[in-house]
Amino acid sequence: MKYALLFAALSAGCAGPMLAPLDAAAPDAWLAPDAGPDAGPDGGIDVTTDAAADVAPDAVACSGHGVLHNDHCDCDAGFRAVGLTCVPIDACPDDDRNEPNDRATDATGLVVGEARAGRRCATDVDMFTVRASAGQRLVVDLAFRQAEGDLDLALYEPGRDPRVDRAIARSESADDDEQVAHRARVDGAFLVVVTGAESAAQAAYTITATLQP
Ligand SMILES: [Ca+2]
Ligand SMILES: [Ca+2]
Repeated sequence: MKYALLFAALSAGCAGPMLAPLDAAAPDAWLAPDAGPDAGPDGGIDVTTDAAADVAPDAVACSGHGVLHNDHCDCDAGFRAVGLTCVPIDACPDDDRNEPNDRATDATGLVVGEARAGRRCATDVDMFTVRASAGQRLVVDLAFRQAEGDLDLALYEPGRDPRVDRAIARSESADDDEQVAHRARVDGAFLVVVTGAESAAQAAYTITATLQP
């Protein structure tokens, strides 16, 4: 009876002051310890995952064959950019029909009205000449498939140097084929230059020059 009363007294006396702080502290008391120990490992995993997610694209970007610059890759020689990767450029044998024709002095002569087959390889430039007389309208058509490679076309007046002079006509579309047209103001051999929209572009093509009165 004595102990029962003492227990009752202690329970009654301690319940208020002891439970109140526990109840009040319960949310923090229970969450804090759990959050603490768990937060470490979980937080570490999350941080590691987030960090990996941030690092992974950089680590695999450009496939180890180029340098990532914000939203594009500058790929090493022999590779071309596809999104944020660098893939090997397809083999492209020299075009024996027209090469070498990388310089104006080595340009391949075109016969007016005759289609000539060619192939532009990565980093290549293909130059052709076609003679026209003042007053004639010179038209050059470059036929190719954009899906194979994005080629562009430029035309220079006789005696011009494509390294320093401006073209008198350019065709730089983003779909199949290109065409330039110009009414000649002088007689002579006009220079036609086939390039890629980007250095890695390569594609087979047919080039045809025609003259109109
Ligand atoms: Ca060439
Ligand atoms: Ca083009």
